[in-house]
Amino acid sequence: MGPWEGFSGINRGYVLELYERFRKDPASVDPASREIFEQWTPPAEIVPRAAEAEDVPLRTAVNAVHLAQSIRRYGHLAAQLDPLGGKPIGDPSLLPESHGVTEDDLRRLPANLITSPLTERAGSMQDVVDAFRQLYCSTVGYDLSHIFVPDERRWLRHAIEDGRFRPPADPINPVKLLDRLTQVEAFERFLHRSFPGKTRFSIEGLDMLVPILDEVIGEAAEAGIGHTLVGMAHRGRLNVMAHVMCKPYAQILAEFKDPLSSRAFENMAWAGDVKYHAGAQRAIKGGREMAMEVLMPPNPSHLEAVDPVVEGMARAAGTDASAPGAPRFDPARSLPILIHGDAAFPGQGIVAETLNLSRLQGYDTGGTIHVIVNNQLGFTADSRDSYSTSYASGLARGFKIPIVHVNADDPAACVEVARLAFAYREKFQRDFLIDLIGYRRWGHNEGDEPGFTQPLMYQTIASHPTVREIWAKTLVERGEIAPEAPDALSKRYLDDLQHVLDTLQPEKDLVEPEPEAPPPGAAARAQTAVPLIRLSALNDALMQVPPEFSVHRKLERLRERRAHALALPDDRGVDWSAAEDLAFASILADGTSIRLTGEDVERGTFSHRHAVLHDGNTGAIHVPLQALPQARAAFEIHNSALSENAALGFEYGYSVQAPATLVIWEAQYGDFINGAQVIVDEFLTSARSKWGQEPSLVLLLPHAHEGQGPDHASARPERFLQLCADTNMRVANCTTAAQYFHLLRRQAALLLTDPLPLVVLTPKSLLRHPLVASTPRELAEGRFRAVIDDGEARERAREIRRVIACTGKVSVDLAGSDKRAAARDLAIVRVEQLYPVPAEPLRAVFDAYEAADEIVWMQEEPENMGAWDFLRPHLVEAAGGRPVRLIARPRSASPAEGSAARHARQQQLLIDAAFTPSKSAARAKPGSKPAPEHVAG
Ligand SMILES: Cc1ncc(C[n+]2csc(CCOP(=O)(O)OP(=O)(O)O)c2C)c(N)n1
Repeated sequence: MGPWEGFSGINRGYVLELYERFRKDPASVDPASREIFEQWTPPAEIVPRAAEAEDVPLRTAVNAVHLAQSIRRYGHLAAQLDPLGGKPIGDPSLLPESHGVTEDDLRRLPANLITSPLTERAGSMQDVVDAFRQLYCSTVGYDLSHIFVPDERRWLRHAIEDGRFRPPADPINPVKLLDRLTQVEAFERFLHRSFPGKTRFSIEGLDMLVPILDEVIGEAAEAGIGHTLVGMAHRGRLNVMAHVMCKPYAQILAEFKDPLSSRAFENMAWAGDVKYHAGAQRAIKGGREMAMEVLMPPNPSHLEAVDPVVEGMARAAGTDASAPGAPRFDPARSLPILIHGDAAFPGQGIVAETLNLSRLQGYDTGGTIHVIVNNQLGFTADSRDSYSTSYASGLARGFKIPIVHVNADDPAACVEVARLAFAYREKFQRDFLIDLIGYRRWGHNEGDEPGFTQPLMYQTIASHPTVREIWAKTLVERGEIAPEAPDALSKRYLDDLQHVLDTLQPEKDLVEPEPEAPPPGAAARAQTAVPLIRLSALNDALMQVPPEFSVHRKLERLRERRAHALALPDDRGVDWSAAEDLAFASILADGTSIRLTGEDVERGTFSHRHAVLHDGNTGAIHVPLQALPQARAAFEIHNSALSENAALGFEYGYSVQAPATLVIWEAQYGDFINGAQVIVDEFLTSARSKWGQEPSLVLLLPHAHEGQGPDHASARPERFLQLCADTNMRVANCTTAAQYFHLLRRQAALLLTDPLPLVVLTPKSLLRHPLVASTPRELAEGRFRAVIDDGEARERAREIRRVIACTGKVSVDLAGSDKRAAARDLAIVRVEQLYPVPAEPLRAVFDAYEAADEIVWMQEEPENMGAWDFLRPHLVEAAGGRPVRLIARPRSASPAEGSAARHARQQQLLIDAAFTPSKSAARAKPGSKPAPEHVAG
């Protein structure tokens, strides 16, 4: 094989260039090349032709190759992508003169200088360049120069150039396409006419989105994919709902009528949401005799927030977690499709976070098909104000995602691009992005006047034909339909819609999800104790490692201790991480799969979990929970990317799609949960009341004031508590290993009967605190207790004058204080579950201390944070007329002090206040900011 045969395209150009240099001056090339060229007879079709035509030197051939390659690479810059006629920016590299060639030269050069299916039909390089221009500078812009993987690059180029997705190779039914576009347009026109000014976020200007989705979803069904998950924002959503998700027109029109259903009175926990946030579901008969489920989950206004949720759902839909070990993810089982706005895609950080998850082992969904519905505007903002990249899709380049821009007024091109997208995803299981460039026929919503801000654009739009009109005209001109057919079709669809409206019974046709009320008392009845004998067997199994596996020396010592943790039923041998490990093991043994993710969860932020062991000699890993002989379901654990918003959104989606799996997300520190506030507010806490979704995701949020500064102190419990209503979640702050064990097991037991998100404030320094460790018997007996009374104080209840109620670490601080023993008139009551508020147990405990004339709520958080504001009315109620006082850090703009010394002093003030009876409790030394004392009730 010579230096020619092994190369193609630009590389052949390089060989020619090198050979030309060699011919002129053999010394000008490197010795290795010289040696090859000395023995090489260049193929007849190249050099001889060029050499025969002495006036076309090899340099010119090289330049011609460069020109053709430039068109492949930069042709998109000259493509006519804007339906409104905006001029492409072009690029000098697309012109022959920039490469020092003329059309005359091109005509004399052979086509096979370039390797392409197109050259088979081309007589010369001029034909190649013409064909490339037609392909790469048309209404489709192939933006692929960032695809580095040779296989992918080659496949894409071939698929584009061999025309396999275009007629005649892959026919498009033109009349069917017109029919679809007519349906899409008629729906919008009808709503415009019937509900003038009502917001619907019309699809008009980007109508081709529906046929694109038809194509992708149709291909997915054919391919036997089980689930397609569609995430989409407001624009065009109603149209997609009606035509892609097949939501009945009657239901949509009933939502426009907005009747007050009787349920609105019956079920006050049902708040509902606006019509363009609703979700939908549909089954399609697919290939391989399987039905494919198409799901469009509901989403909030917060643009792009649904992206990771859809990805998590797709991951869950493609995962089989029914067998022990690691779960098996099969990308052929699910397909995520994300529809983005052209301002939102580059602007919202969650998009980048989500894209960054796409190729990670624990998050891969086998490739997402993205569509930017690009109307060249974001509300009133022009593109130049919305992104710094050349295209709205620029962000995707860094993730090596193929990007194809397509003019939304060219229906055939759009269909072809949709086919390419699906085929690429099928082949490589990677993301693909379609940048569908159109326009917005109306204002941001239908009540807006777009002429205020884009007067010229909207003058063009006013006289711009719709894509249906354009396609209809094409078909009439081609003689494929009669001239009167398009109008007749429109009229038919409009009449159909009118009939639905005329016969509408809004109250009956309005369909709202009916979330089942949880069975009363289910949580209290859950059996969570595990007999000692089973616990010991699980513990023994967890301590096994494969033969020859070398565990780190320090870990080995810890594990040896852990191996004996259950030896004595009444010894406090079970610390927090052992309790967690045993809870997980027993949950797996019960047949419930577990997925645990978060930053550094495998080891644990505080080096406490070590769920993944690393062999010190070979680097091999061992996951004891995946090797557990008793397990009857899969366990997976993944360190997440450094993300909160997308990482949490992903787990939310996973939890919704896999309700039988215990899905847990752990924050590095609870403080960072505010980076995921959108997911917390919009999905986790309100999805049930807005959309009837029933997530049961668990959040582990390390929380405690330990002198590590304002950003390693607080999981912001006040924020969660403020969001608590309608029994929408459980919030716990437990103080013993056994409590945590029972809490996790209770959550697993309730997954299918009483699903609710669970927020757990978890310890940091307390992870290894002896007062937090539990006895094996405490795991083997009993259950989670929402309130823990003070056992010792209870024995002398009549002597108790003050009851301090508190939650979390401060209760351990009090219990461990050297003043505790002397404070014989004090009871310390732990509130372990903050929501649902354990009102009854709290009242019962307070009542038991009849002689106490003072009830105190003590918290380590500043007065304006923590549980105080939320619990106060409940405490007052439970106190039965006795005053309720507060001991807390002073009100503060920041959760905690910035220095360990200031923390220690403030903490001491709190503890001192707790042991100092009555009002004087809070009086601090002059000059210091006192711990406040408040009386409520
Ligand atoms: C996170 C977020 N910020 C702001 C808004 C308000 N908003 C609604 S639509 C919109 C413009 C979106 O533009 P684009 O992404 O191009 O989508 P389009 O509406 O043009 O289809 C804005 C700013 C929002 N919904 N979500």
